[in-house]
Formats: sequence, structure tokens, C-alpha cells
Amino acid sequence: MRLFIAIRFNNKILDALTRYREELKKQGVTGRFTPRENMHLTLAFIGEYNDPDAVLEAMEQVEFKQVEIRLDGVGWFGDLFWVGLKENPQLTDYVKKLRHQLAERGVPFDRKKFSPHITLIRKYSDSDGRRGAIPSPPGGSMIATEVSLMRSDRGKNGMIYTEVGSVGHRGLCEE
Ligand code: 2AM
Repeated sequence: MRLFIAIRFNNKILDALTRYREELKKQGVTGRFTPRENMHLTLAFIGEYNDPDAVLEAMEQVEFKQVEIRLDGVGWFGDLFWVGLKENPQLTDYVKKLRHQLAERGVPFDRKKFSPHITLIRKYSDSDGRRGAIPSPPGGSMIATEVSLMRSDRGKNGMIYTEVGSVGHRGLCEE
């Protein structure tokens, strides 16, 4: 199965991201827009791996304290358009420890530097090619209390993400 570790958002953040996505559409931006239920923040991408319990064990070794998630700006990786997060040393530190535990257990993961972002559009294109001419970035924040292990499956109409397990405290994230 294809696995990744992520923070899922509460409705307030999902509302802000969804509203922003619709504003972009109205402005003539086209591409593959991330469905609301697929919006998340990836902390580690594991890829094809058939031992989710080993991943959960690694996750359980690192205490996840509450972390503030604050939307901050937008940008592009090539034609992938993302919403960024305000830098948070606590989150960076958590990801470092988490990846260390994965490595200790021989769980494979993408070692690319952690650059926190929420993918909103793949194959981004706008009507006049002027990437700057977009609505001002969305705002919003939440306190994340939980980290999820997700599996990703290819569905008929795009990717389907399903939670396999989690660490932390569920249901405290409405701020
Ligand atoms: P992306 O949105 O920037 O593509 C599920 O694919 C999640 O894992 C996405 O959030 C994706 O980030 C992230 N991811 C990180 N590294 C990846 C990789 N090497 N291949 C596919 N997805 C990756």
C-alpha cells in the first residue's frame, strides 16, 4: 500500500482553503483542484510499503505536542500550486524526530527536505500566464493535536485517502 504521514485539518481550515480554491477558479485559474476531503499537510511520504504497524510504532515513539498550523502565503513548485504555513520550529522539530524513528526502523521515506505546504492545484494554469494576479492568500489557524497515517489509493475519479491510524489526541483540534 501507498502510505504517508499527515496532519488533517479541521473544518475551519478546510472552509478557508475551499473558499480560496473557488476564488481562484472564478479568476480563471485551471488545473486539477484538490478536493476538500483530500486537503492535508504531509509530514513524511513513505510510498509503497506493506507494514503500516511498523510506521505506527515509529509514530508512537515521538510525543506529538499541540502544534499551531497557520496558513501563510502561496507559491508554486513548477505547476503545482500550494498554500504555505507560517514557519513553526516545533513542527520542524517533530518532523525531524519522526523521520529519525522511521529510519531507525528501516521504514523507507522520501528524504527530501520538509517544506510544509498544502497542494491546492496540480497542472496550474491561469488565463494570462501572470502567476502573481491571484486573490490574496487565505488566512486561518488551528491547533493540531493529532498526526495520521494515511493510505492513498487510485480511485475512478482521483486519489482516495484513508486514515489507517493516528497518534495524539483526537477531537481537540477545533481551537
Ligand atoms: P504533494 O501534494 O506536494 O504532491 C500524498 O501523495 C501526499 O504525499 C501529498 O501531499 C504529496 O505531496 C506527498 N508527497 C511527498 N513526497 C512525495 C513523493 N515523492 N511522491 C508522491 N507524493 C509525495
